[in-house]
Amino acid sequence: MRFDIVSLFPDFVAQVAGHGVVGRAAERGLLSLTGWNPRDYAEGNYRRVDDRPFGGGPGMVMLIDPLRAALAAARAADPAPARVVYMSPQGRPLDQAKARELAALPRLVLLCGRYEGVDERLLAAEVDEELSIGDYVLSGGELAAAVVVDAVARLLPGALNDAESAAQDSFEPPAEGEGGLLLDCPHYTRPVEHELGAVPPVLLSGNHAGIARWRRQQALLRTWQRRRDLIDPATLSKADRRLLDEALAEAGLPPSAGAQGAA
Ligand code: 9WO
Repeated sequence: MRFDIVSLFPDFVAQVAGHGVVGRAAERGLLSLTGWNPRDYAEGNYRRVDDRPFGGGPGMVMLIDPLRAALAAARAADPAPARVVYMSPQGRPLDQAKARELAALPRLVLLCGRYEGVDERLLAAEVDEELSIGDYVLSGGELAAAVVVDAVARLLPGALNDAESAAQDSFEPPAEGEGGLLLDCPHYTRPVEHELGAVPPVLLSGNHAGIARWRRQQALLRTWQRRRDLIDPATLSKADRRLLDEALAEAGLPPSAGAQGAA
């Protein structure tokens, strides 16, 4: 998969996204990441990329033409059709289903704004979708773009090694079509006995079915307690419903039935 980053700081995205799983995937040739700096496409001695906002107010707005030229250069670098995504808090929230959708594309162009943002006409003409990574304001779209690259790259076939893939398999979407995910179960390593507590005995039992059941149950319980918005009890499998309700009963909590998305 080909990633192109249009940004005043394209190296920043490549640095952040170039470590660990993503860096290894790039070394394996599963993805490439190319930066395009609108400053390199700006005209004049000053190479301006921004100007004052019409209507007044603080800050600067990114000019249409340098961005458009950088985007055109990125598009022209490869004949495959490019999805162009603008990173902004006004975008649709990124989730695992969107990451999967993007991972199926041949290429992705991530447009990163700075200052107060980008001239709306450039966005209307060139951008296919706006994506947000959460309800907060950053100093620019670059960190958000690095998040998208990371979330998408690890879904590319061959990006994860066997151990990493196996870990992911146990957190398949909770139900058909929901596209959601369960929160992770707790993890423990040595020592078995520590001043801060003991490791849950089931993890030391060697009973692999029992361990898988406990982990699934913990994942369901944590998701129910911390992120109820990720679980619809009606769409859980019977087995998951039973696991969850058993855990809730053990914790002295009411069963999942009846609760309809309450906090
Ligand atoms: C800055 C600012 C300063 C004073 C008054 C209003 C202001 N708004 C902004 C602003 O929204 N700047 C953005 C910075 C312009 C577009 C790129 N920037 C950005 C992207 N910040 N946060 C994101 C982002 C992207 C994706 N998901 C979450 C946040």
